Amino acid sequence: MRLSSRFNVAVPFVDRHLAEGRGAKLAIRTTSEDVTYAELVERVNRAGNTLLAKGLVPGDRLLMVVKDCPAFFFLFWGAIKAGIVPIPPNTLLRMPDYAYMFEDSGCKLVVYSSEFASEIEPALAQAPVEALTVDAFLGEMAKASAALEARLAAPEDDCFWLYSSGSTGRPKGAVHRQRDMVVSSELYGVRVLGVTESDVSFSAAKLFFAYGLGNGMTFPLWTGSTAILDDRRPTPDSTFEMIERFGPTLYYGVPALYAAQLAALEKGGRDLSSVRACVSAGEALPAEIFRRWKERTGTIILDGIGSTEALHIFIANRLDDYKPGTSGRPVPGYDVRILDETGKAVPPGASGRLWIRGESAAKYYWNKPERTAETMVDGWLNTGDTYRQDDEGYLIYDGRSDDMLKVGGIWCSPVEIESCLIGHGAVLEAAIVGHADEHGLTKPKAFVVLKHDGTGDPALTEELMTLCRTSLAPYKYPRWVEYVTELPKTATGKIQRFKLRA
Ligand code: 3UK
Repeated sequence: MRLSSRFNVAVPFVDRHLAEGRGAKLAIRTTSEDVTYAELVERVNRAGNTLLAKGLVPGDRLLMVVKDCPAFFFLFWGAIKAGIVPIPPNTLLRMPDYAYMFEDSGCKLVVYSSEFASEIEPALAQAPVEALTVDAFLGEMAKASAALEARLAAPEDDCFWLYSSGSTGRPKGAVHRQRDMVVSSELYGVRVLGVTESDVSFSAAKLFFAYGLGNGMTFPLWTGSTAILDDRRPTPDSTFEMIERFGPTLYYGVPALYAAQLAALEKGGRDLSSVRACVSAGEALPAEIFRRWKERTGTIILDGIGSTEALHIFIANRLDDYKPGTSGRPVPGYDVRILDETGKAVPPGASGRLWIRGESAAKYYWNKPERTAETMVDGWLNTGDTYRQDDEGYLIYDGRSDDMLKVGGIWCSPVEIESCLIGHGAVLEAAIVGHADEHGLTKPKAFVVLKHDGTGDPALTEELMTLCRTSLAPYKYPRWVEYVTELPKTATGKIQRFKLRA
């Protein structure tokens, strides 16, 4: 992709639309306000100036724990235009994760939606850094200048980060370049999905998720089209309500939500006639969900695999070329290879580790040279996924190569849930594995060894679930608890979770 050697990516995504005559067009719609492109340009400038006025200088990091609302756009692009690096973490995390990120990122400022105050404020007490709520920031923005000169950068310069979790250790800040959003918007958004100026996009997956960031912000802005935002937790009702009210042409969900929406559709028809394509990512979409959705709604769901490190989808089904139960074919512009443990290509049809290469891939992990060296090798990205290719060339997901789980499309580390369970006075040891629910979707299941003989009763099971639900991000709690007398371990004492998955 050809980009000028001196540019700022906020210009083609935001400012360009004024020059191209889209000032009066709606960039963002929500149930409480609409924002035109002209208003977006102005507020992005005010946000950038407010950050500079607060003493941030180019290269400084801004941590923005912001719900899906127009201010997310103002902060993200205002920062980038001013040369400041925005970091939008998962908004469902808990206090210790945020305290870690404040320290790890060395951010100069935290801006947060007041809904998240109960986790952010104690984290600020533990890892002090200047902070203010989105409302307070919007108040300051009103006083700032509406003109801002874009700070010039090179396409390879650091632009924004996304935190990604691993099975052990802390979240890793994947550092993305100026060019990366251009590449993913063009390769997947425009060339695979065919997003154009006349589309209206609604992503149930939130903006903090690289998937949602592309769906709900970068693709609409790249094409000068309209994004619909909803700050509520997505449920079948809330998502159908948004679709009926705003008539999006593109709808983006995750498999667990499609399953819940299907259950809701059995109870009554909803009007999805505006939607020309549905997209799914985050975890594999079972073929059965694809089939039932098509039967009910007449639309197909395009499954595609992406990652935080790759920024967006790199293997995908498309409207004119899809196969249910597979992730589709490589998106043109990305190279894919499947390797065995020795690094050799597997024979046709065999399973192996999926590596990918493409120009939207993160440059490195912040402060984690060893993780960078393991994951990013000679321009290739180790996805940590096991894949095989069928004889028609479609790629089939065979699970993770590590113990990580995807629940509702979001990462869950078994170690984190296990540590929480061990915090309960009755628990000696615990192991978490993925277990399929009635829709074939993965949810955490706990194997628990108690300190005292005997097995746990339903009351204890309920207590353990509540403990996890209240101390971890709520989607991480174990949906099943099985009491066992011991856990399978290696000679060195490592839990063999794969034995429990069988
Ligand atoms: C898994 C899938 C099977 C897979 C993402 C679209 O999910 C995204 O990013 P994350 O960093 O997770 C990446 C990992 O999730 N996965 C994602 N999609 C699929 N597995 N089928 C799928 N369709 O383990 C992958 O390595 O949270 C998805 C766009 C941008 C993204 N960041």
